[in-house]
Amino acid sequence: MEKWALVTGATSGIGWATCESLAKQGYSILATGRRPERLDQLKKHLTKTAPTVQFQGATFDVSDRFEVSEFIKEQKSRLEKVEVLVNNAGLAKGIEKMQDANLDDWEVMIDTNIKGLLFMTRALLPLMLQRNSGHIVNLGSVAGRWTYPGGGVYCASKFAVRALSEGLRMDLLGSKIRVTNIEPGMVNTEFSLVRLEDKQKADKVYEGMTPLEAKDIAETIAWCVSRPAHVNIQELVIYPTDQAHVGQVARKG
Ligand code: NDP
Ligand code: 8X3
Repeated sequence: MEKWALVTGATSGIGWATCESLAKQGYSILATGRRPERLDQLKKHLTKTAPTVQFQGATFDVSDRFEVSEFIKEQKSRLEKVEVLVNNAGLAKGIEKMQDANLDDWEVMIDTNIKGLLFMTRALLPLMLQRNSGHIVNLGSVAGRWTYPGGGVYCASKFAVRALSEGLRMDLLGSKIRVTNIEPGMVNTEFSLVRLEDKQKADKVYEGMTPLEAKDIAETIAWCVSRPAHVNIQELVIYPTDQAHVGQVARKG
């Protein structure tokens, strides 16, 4: 039977690279995001680099319950074959202290990072349970273990991802469904540009240090997924060598 992986937030960064890594392992790819032109580019790219696997893109907002349920209806037959769900779509907005922060930023982080992940997971679980197989990989963060100034709400959303991953493992105990929480430190993607909305400021985040690349995380996800069925990697914290802790980075110059 064909095996499919569903990767949310596949239009950029870790999601895009995860599609590449899982396609290399022979997974057909169901990739989602809000930018259709990027999904078209990903399709072209995978057609060249992994010609034997199938590709389907779907454009919707994971934080919109109704868009998620339309997607689930439209893709029902494919979703029945989804072995791996990578809940990757997510973002940070702003670095203001809580007393100065923008409520819209808070809503978008909570809606995407927590509710989006929940909507997708809830939709896929009955299908995985029916087959008694599947693997849910959540993108947490080191921000889901340690808090930093100006990051309170983003950190809270990733603390939630950690709690939800743990709770899900407990609720699924006795089934063959695995749940992994991947917790990266600094990864050079569009993340800082989305957060700071300024290219110069975003570039400065990684100045004088070597951050992780999306591929580093994607390969780790592919490794977790390829462990034997009786092995569940529950959590992994991955920092770049130049970062010891959330606020502690070695920079040259
Ligand atoms: P990118 O900004 O490069 O990618 C984020 C992806 O999420 C994009 O594909 C974007 O697609 C998608 N996305 C955002 N909001 C929505 C939404 N409402 N509906 C659907 N898709 C959405 O960042 P990363 O690759 O770095 O981030 C991926 C995940 O990794 C996130 O959950 C992030 O919190 C986490 N992470 C990132 C770290 C880093 O340092 N970069 C470190 C630790 C964790 P589109 O805009 O097309 O919708
Ligand atoms: C992204 C890592 O440290 O910028 O989740 O919050 S950090």
